[in-house]
Amino acid sequence: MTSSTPAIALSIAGSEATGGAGAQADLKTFEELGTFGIIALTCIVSFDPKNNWGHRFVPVAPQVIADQLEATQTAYAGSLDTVKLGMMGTPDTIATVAAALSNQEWKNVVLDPVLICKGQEPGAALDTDQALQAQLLPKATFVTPNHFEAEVLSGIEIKTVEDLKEAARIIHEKSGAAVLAKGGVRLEGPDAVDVFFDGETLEVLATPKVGEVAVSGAGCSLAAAVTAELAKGVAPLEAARNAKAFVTEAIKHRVGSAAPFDAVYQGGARA
Ligand code: PXL
Repeated sequence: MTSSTPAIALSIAGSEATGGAGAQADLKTFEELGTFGIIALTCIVSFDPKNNWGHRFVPVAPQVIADQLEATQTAYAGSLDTVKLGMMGTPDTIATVAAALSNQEWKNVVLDPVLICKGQEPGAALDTDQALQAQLLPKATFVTPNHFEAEVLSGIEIKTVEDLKEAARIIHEKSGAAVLAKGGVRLEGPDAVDVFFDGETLEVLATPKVGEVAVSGAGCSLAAAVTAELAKGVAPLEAARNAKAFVTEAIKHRVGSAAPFDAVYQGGARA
């Protein structure tokens, strides 16, 4: 590899057709941050404008997911050591992805623990949550739960920054991973507060809220930005700080549409 060869960043994630979240957000973020982005698709989500913009969810067949990962892992054997895990959607997908991850060593496995998608049956979602916690959480080196996911993974209610710190500690204990627990707009106060904890360093990352409404793709882009930074060799805490600054600009430059939520613009930092 020459010094001008970009670091490779793989995302295993779902497509979200309006381009705000999911694989599209990951790929745009990877490229903005100077890495060579690759996607293996797990599912296709199409919002339904006739049904309150609910999620229509179609999983990719497990064999097709395995095929994509075989192609990628074989093509970049020796230079691919960083992966982001986004929306999985089904227990079968999780088992397939876990098996493919086991085929090689990884430096960085960033898990964005996307727990429920509105289009899924609650029963299926519970199975998916359990499979994710049993099969993917132990492989993670860095986890990025949002407020809801941090409550589920830690088992505690999160109302304050102190609660968020406690949740980050519990999730670190469970996973061994560095944790970036996101308060976002869910915690009261003028700042969007996230908590980083890696077992040694606990740091509160706070930036003034850009608004009080969540913007589509912020979570995906944050985890993708962490992934890109780690792929380039940046240390975890610095990766978290850089990712937050990147997403803050992406939220400031968000794109409106006929959908009831704006989408982040990953080119914001350049705009
Ligand atoms: O933001 C979570 C998310 C991740 N991945 C896909 C999605 C969504 C939310 O809509 O559709 C594919």
